[in-house]
Amino acid sequence: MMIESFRWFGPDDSVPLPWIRQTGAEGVFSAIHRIPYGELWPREAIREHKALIEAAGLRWVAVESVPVHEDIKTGRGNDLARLFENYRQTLRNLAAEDVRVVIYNFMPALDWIRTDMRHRLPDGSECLSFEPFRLAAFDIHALRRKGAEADYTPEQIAQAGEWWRSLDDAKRESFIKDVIDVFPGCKWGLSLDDIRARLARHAHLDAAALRAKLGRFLAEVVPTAESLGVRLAIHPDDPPFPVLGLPRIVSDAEDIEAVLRLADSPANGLCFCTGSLSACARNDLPGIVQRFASRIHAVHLRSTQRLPDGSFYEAAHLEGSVDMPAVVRALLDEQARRKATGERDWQLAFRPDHGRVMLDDLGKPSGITPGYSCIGRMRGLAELRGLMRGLKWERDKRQI
Ligand code: DNO
Repeated sequence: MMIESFRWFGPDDSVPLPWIRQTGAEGVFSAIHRIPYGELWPREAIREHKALIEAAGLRWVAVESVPVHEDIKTGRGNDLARLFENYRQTLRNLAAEDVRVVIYNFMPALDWIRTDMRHRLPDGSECLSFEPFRLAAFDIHALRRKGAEADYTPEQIAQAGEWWRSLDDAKRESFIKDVIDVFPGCKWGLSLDDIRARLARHAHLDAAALRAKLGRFLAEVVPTAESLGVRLAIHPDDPPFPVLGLPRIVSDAEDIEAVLRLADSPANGLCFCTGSLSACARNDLPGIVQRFASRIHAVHLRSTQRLPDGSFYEAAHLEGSVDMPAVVRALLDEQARRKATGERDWQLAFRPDHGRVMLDDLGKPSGITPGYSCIGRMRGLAELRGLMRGLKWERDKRQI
């Protein structure tokens, strides 16, 4: 079995550790969100965070995330040497506390993006969704990005205009907040001008240039990670296609191949996120597991339902566009290989990434980050657990 885990945003999370324990999870993916991006994580703070997790009978199985500062992504600023050293020292401090899987992403300017945080499904539950026409409305009418129209079809532009005009000021305001304020574990209260400034800082970068910045980052931190036995795991772009004119470099198998080649070390690995990768139709998820198996260091399991117009919504964990049994089987195969070759940390940790808002969670404030309702994620975990048990049972039987 893989290590069943849940995300925990820290002491302010509306889903406290004792509840996580009751879901049956053994581990948490967690970060110290109060430390600003780019600053050092002191060993004492790490020790305290870990102690809270362990006092609840859980294990800190992955750091999600040690964020990469924007200046590293743009390659600008006078402080790069300090930022790289802070990252290395944070890895040393984590390793000293025996926390050795570190997730990060290299999405420029923003983290993940959705255009509706309360997409209502026929059964009455709610999930997150992404619709290109809504992004067009944000891009063209709210952000008023120069040249934005070129990124959308005439139909999307027309639909965006019509929809935008139908919203009153309060609705526009809350839609804008939903799109831009998605940084996990913190509410930055960013304004449209902040986003414009962030985009401007990236204006000189295309995908090749961004990949070069990632190469520089990896060259700075991977040797340290490798010497500590720390495994870095890059999170794919979410969604896995360009948005707001920003380049994307971790969206499909070719991208992943290029990232892993930037530093040929086991420390340079992947957070395999089926939710992010599945929003791109050309991604063969079980194939990606097989191709990059030994470099997968952390796993997010969820599904999306892609629709013909380029939209997608977050489907239940075993439904939608992801062939979850095939994905899980491929991951279990990789675990079995690791175990057989005597690897110490052969077990992969996964978390049910996002969940629906359902039952008693409906109508509650969405907490720190939308997508992280308790009951919906617990449903996902339970379904995935059943799938894994079934596959394991079948596998054990075959070996008899
Ligand atoms: C969204 C999450 C992401 C992820 C970061 C990793 O729900 O999967 O915010 O944690 O991108 O750095």
